[in-house]
Amino acid sequence: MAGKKSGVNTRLVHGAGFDDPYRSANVPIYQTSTFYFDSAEHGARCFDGTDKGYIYTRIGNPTINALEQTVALLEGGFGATGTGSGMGAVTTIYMALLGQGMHMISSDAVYGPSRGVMEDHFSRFGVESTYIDTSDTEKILKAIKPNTKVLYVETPANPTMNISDLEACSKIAKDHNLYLVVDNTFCSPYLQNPIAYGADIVFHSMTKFINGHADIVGGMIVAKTEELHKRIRTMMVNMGCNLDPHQSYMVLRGLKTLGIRIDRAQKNAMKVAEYLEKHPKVEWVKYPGLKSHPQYELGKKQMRGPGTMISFGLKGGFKAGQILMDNVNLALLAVSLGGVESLIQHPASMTHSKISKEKKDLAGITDGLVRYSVGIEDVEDIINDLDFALSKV
Ligand code: LCS
Repeated sequence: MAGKKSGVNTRLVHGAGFDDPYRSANVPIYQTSTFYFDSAEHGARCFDGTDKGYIYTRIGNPTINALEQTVALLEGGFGATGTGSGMGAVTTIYMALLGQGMHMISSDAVYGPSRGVMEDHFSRFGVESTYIDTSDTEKILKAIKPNTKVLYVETPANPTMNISDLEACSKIAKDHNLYLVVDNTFCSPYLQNPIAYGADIVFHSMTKFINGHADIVGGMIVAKTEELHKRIRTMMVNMGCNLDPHQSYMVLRGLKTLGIRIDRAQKNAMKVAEYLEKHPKVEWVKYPGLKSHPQYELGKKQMRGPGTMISFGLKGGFKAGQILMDNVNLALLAVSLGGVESLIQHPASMTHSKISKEKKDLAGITDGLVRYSVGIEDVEDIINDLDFALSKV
């Protein structure tokens, strides 16, 4: 069992500990929807919380809880709540913190549906939102209104790789009585711990780095305080967007190697970014490990490494992006990110092909932007694959 003082890799491998009656080395999958009570009186104690016994899997389950406690330990929060997907985490947080007449400030370059669900659906219930470049603290200050309750930051942002200053955001949030919510998906707890910088809530799409093997979807919300943790947990239970035991087992297994996966993919990413930066057909590269990244120093301060996500722009724009996509052989042409396999995506011709230019501009998506999630393959093969595809552009 690992504790708060254990190193990050020890916490990843041993987790928060699990008391198994058969001394199983791994957390078993409690594949059950419900748990029986010894007596009516025992049932009553489980419901009023005087007995810690499990009741029903949507409310809690030993396999899910083992994962929740491990991620809470990794992020340094009071507690964590698993959700069926990253979007389940986003909507649970919005539901728990916002209501009629309240206002949220968010990064303009966020994962599209995190903004879409707010603008298309929460607006119907009277929740307002403003989207700005949260890497510019002056813009945050200007966007604050008397009814602002939440400052929502994705850093680095998907897909622009803009970095927001967590310490500055936290100070603004404290001064103006806002909750600071951070989407930490692009870093995982291995590279960044926003609670240490003052965030109130941190969440992940575990579909990405935390699981790391492109075989489940899941989300996790970590709250700094007991009060916030209870609010989030109650909302998740009532909305019914829980993780399931099998999914949780898969993530617990993937999580053990998070450190070595990221260390290796990150080394590859640095070499790929340097290669791209020198390529004549590439206009720009945004990678937190390159000195050319506009927030290079900030990234070094708040992230333990530059990560494995690279965005770059092709001089040939839309057509060049399409040709590149049609000529890569090793990297999978796929959405998602953060797995052991390299994935490539050209938003303008793929995910955002039906989205208006105005909306693409707002999200920072240009015609030539390509997003690359660098995997753990041999870096020579990754670069050769890109080199061949770029030669066709
Ligand atoms: N937050 C970020 C930063 C994401 O990149 C995603 C998914 C989510 C939240 C939502 O998580 P999910 O519900 O999918 O588990 N990002 C995706 C992407 O870039 N391509 O496909 C999914």
